[in-house]
Amino acid sequence: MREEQAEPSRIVVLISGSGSNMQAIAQACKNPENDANIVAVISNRPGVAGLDRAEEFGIPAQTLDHTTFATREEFDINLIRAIDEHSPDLVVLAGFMRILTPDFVRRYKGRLLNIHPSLLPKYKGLHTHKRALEAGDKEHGVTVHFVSEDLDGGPNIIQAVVPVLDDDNEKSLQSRVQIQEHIIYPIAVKWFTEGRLSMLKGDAYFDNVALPETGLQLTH
Ligand code: NHR
Ligand code: GAR
Repeated sequence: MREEQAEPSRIVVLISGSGSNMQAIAQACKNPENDANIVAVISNRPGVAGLDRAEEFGIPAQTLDHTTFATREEFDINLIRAIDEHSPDLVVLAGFMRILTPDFVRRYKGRLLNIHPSLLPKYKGLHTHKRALEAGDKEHGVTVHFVSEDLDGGPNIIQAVVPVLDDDNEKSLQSRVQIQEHIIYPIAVKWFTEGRLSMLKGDAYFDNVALPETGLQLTH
């Protein structure tokens, strides 16, 4: 049980860009009711804004540039090495844009989370807002899920539904979805660090009850 652990949970966050989700989680960790800390932020892209944001929070930030490695496998081996130096309880993908190898996913299985800007299982992969608009969807949203070896296919934890407005474009829709991202990701991280969330045989459990396919769904 988490309560018996003396030390706060250790979180490593992987980013590729602006790091606003990382910031939302870092902000939540400052709340005394959260017994967790982001102990490192790692970006696969040099010079991104998320690295500066991390430093503003006093969080050590480092870059592991994937373009300096010959293969995906080699990058992932070095990424594992960098992550494990921080002995994390939880690894969080927050706008991390590199597909991870099965070996990487297996290493952190059950303690690896991702946020994906769609109502998974709809729109796995990239350009989700554009695809939802082009399909004429009335609802779009965002999902926090456990990462499995199946890309964007691990079990859902929480999903927030966002209405698509008649005059929405990719940018306006994305910014309304992001507001929900910054709400649901800290919740999922808190559940995990409290020991209330687990993955078992491809299903997500909250307080030992299997979550529905959608995950816990927040609607507007
Ligand atoms: N890795 C595994 N194994 N499983 C998942 O579910 C993962 C993952 C790595 C990242 C995030 C995911 C998303 O939420 C994520 C989930 C990037 C791509 C992609 O195609 C796809 C899904 C996600 C992130 N990346 C290109 C690649 O070749 C590069 C694109 C770029 O650099 O802009 O890796 O959407
Ligand atoms: C977020 O909107 C997240 O949903 C999306 O990237 C953004 C990162 O923003 N993730 C993906 O598209 C994953 N393929 P952030 O760096 O400000 O957190």
